[in-house]
Amino acid sequence: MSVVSSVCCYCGTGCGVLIETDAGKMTGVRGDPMHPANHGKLCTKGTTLHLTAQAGGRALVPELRVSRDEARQRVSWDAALDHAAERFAAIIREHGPDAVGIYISGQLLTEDYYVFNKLAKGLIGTNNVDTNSRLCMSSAVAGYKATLGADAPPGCYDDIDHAGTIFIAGSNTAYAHPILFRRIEEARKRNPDLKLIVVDPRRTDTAQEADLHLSILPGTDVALFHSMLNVMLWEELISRDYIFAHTEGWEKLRETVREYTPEKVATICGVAAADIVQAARWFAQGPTLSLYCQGLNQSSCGVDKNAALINLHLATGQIGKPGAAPLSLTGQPNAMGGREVGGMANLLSAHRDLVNPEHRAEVAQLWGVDSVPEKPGKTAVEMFEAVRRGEIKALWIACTNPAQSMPNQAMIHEALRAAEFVVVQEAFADTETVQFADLLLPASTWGETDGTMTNSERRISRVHAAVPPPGEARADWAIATEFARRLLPEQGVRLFPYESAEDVFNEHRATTRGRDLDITGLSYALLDAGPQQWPFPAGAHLGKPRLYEDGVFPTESGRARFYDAPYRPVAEPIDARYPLHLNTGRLRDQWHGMSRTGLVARLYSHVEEPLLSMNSQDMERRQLHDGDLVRVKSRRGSLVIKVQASAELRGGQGFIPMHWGGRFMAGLGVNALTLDAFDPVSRQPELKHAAVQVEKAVLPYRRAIMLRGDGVTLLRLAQPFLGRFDYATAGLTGRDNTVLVFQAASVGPLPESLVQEMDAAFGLDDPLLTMNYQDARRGIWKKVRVEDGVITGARLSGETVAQDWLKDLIAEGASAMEVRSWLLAPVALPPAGKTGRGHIVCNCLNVAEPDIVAAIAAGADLAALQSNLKCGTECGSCVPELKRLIASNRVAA
Ligand SMILES: Nc1nc2c(c(=O)[nH]1)N[C@H]1C(S)=C(S)[C@@H](COP(=O)(O)OP(=O)(O)OC[C@H]3O[C@@H](n4cnc5c(=O)[nH]c(N)nc54)[C@H](O)[C@@H]3O)O[C@H]1N2
Ligand SMILES: Nc1nc2c(c(=O)[nH]1)N[C@H]1C(S)=C(S)[C@@H](COP(=O)(O)OP(=O)(O)OC[C@H]3O[C@@H](n4cnc5c(=O)[nH]c(N)nc54)[C@H](O)[C@@H]3O)O[C@H]1N2
Ligand code: SF4
Ligand SMILES: [Mo]
Repeated sequence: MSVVSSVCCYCGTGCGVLIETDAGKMTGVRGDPMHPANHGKLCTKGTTLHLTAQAGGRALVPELRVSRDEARQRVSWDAALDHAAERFAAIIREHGPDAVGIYISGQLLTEDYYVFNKLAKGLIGTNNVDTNSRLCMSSAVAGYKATLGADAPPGCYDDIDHAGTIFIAGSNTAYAHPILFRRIEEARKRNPDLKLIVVDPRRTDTAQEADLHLSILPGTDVALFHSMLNVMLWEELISRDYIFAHTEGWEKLRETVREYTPEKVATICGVAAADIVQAARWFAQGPTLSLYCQGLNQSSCGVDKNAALINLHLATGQIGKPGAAPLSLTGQPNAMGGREVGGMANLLSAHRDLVNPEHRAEVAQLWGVDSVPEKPGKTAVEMFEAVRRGEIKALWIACTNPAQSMPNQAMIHEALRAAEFVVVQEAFADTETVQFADLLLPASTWGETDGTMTNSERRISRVHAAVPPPGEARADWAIATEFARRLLPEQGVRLFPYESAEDVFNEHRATTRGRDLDITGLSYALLDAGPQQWPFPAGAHLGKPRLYEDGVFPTESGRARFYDAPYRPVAEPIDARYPLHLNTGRLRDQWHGMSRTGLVARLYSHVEEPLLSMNSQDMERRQLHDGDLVRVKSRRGSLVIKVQASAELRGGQGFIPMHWGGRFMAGLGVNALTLDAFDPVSRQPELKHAAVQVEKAVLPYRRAIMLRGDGVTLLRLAQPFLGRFDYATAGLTGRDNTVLVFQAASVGPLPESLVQEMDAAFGLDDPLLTMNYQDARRGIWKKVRVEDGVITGARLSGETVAQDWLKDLIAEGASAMEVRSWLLAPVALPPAGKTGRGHIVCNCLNVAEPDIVAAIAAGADLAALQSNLKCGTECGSCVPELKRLIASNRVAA
């Protein structure tokens, strides 16, 4: 057995992990007690990393199809890369370098990112290289540059312990950065005076913890921030000394914010004027640490939102000192690394700008090329639009799943179909985007790769391989390097001489010399001893926890700039036809398109299936009940989904998680609905706001299939059937055993041929293994599969209410005797008193909500829940939810 240190591959918190291996297999994952981001803790996703690594489902060999009507066939790496090089070379020869595009990811390691960026800008001669960070952090980047002069988050996680006020805006930290949220909870325990303000339209678990929750109307942040500044002015809470000594542009902004009185803004934002005043006072009192994420970034005025929040820090001098900073939380584990190497259509290495001719010349010289192209490249949405129009003919996609995660999926799917040649470099074989691949290149992934990543607080950590990659999978940087050498052999070999990730790192390091993120003092050897924050120039012994302590900023004048922008409403306001405001975002235990988390049954137990959450009054008005199927429509597409009442939402709003795409449900997932309007500066799309209508979907013919087996195999069985129903979802459940849950509904009865096809596919057609009860007149059909006396599968048609109870029995490996009398009775409902276990709140210790609620009803508080049921005692991710359950059930009592 051995232990290898690395970093979690999920969120930007960047927790250190210790990977335990035995005979070349991962057997366990623990938090690294020495890592300063998490001090040994991990959240539910981190603690189950080894389970996702064991789940399978990987892309193992290169696969190529020569024509679109064929299936891909296995090819050798040589043949795959030669083919790719030939196709790219031919297209570039005929149509120029801008006829190709590269779309990469904030989940690549810094070294991978560096090579791809150089491949596009240094070798091919196009700036058409953009990344999913465009959907994620580009408003934050632009916000920092517009105000502070550089893309550098000025604070650090330790600021949580020094803050007097923590201001969280547009971040559901409890779900999306759980270990940081644990630190906030601890800081509040130590310092009861610490104020927590949360700005979010939804009453999330993060918001529930707040002293003040500003449940603003969607997209109105700029008005709120301006109004807080208005209050600060009026009450003389600003820091004139700081403004005078270290900033510029104040007069203009002051004029603008005069208009934003709390009374007026209270109406715009839908919150009480007194709450705006309170927020302004606590903010000004400080020291104030702001934490913010997609509620600000994913907006058609995302840069304005970021900059308007930074205005508040500058106006009160809440920056550059312990506990005071605007700290934008990065979503992906290496969103920061991508920015460092300039891996976007408008950036260049080491925080250089493409529009700056000197920067272009510097980079050309560093790379040893004549020039770097001047014409800005296409950003994510624009890149896919160009593919659809036929302007970009070949697309290389690595480590991202745009056929699920981009807005306006109809357009994205059209583009992928229109492209002449699509290369997908992926670790997992079944993603929505892989289905469009002409060439699939299997990539190694977390636990198998070597390199570095940078977290939200500018801390660079080493990523180490613990096990060899499966099949023929290769490291991302190595694939890009091999391709470069074949595309233009002479130059390719000269410009891409790398033999290891370390070679790439060392070249990247050299490009940072003299830049704000100078890391010339770092090496792999040094990082192996422990992660370090940048800047870390040659000769340094420690990185810098905080920037701008001296009030000098990397702008021409050395002063930070106030940013003056009026409030603008969302791009697609609601109206009579589309009267509901659709918000989208994350769940605690799923990661994006579920290529990894969706393979582990345990990670569905917190939320089992895709749901539209709505306020109960909005549901009543539409005569909807929990579990009803609804059709959600926007101007771009529609989706059939179950609806559920949620106290988190105000009237007029709905929320659908971003995770389920066309591979896990019928349709194209939530992004069938979202719009691709984007911020004019950052070009980040407005994924958080779309106008939709919701109506009951009349699909009376329901069915549910449950089957025990291997998760990946089961999901592959279900996938081809999803699209044959108006409504369908596929998911997993169970702990020791994995059970597929396939649910579907349609307008009319299923054709007999489809019934038979599905029964055959799911192994429910063997008369020796199945027990049946059919009542044709009432349209009820129950079928149970039994092996060695144990129920291993079931199908319900007509009435499916028994599915929750049955799936738990199958997962437990219950005996067929338990269902015998139910099966043979003419009722479809489960036996009296038999229900499913319900939603699992504590995933680590497998504690279900009904048990927790019962304990609360018997008088338990948090401590009692923790000592009796043990929930919330392992990773702590469910503690906010436990608190919420206690609060709501006390109120109910
Ligand atoms: N469990 C889990 N964690 C993750 C991820 C994951 O997939 N799963 N992904 C990672 C990534 S890449 C990212 S980018 C981060 C995202 O992390 P977050 O941004 O924290 O997560 P989201 O759920 O996308 O959105 C945050 C909140 O913004 C709110 N919001 C919507 N509109 C507005 C608005 O107009 N104003 C304000 N103030 N708030 C608004 C939403 O209601 C939501 O609660 O999470 C990272 N962590
Ligand atoms: N509606 C809505 N849509 C959203 C958002 C939202 O809030 N709402 N959020 C947006 C945001 S912030 C983000 S960051 C994006 C995320 O969107 P995506 O980038 O599409 O998300 P993932 O599913 O994480 O895609 C990463 C892919 O890389 C693969 N992979 C994993 N490891 C490796 C590796 O080492 N190498 C390679 N080559 N592949 C690997 C995974 O299997 C997975 O398919 O979604 C965006 N889309
Ligand atoms: S908070 Fe959870 S998902 Fe994020 S890095 Fe830490 S363990 Fe991974
Ligand atoms: Mo993200």
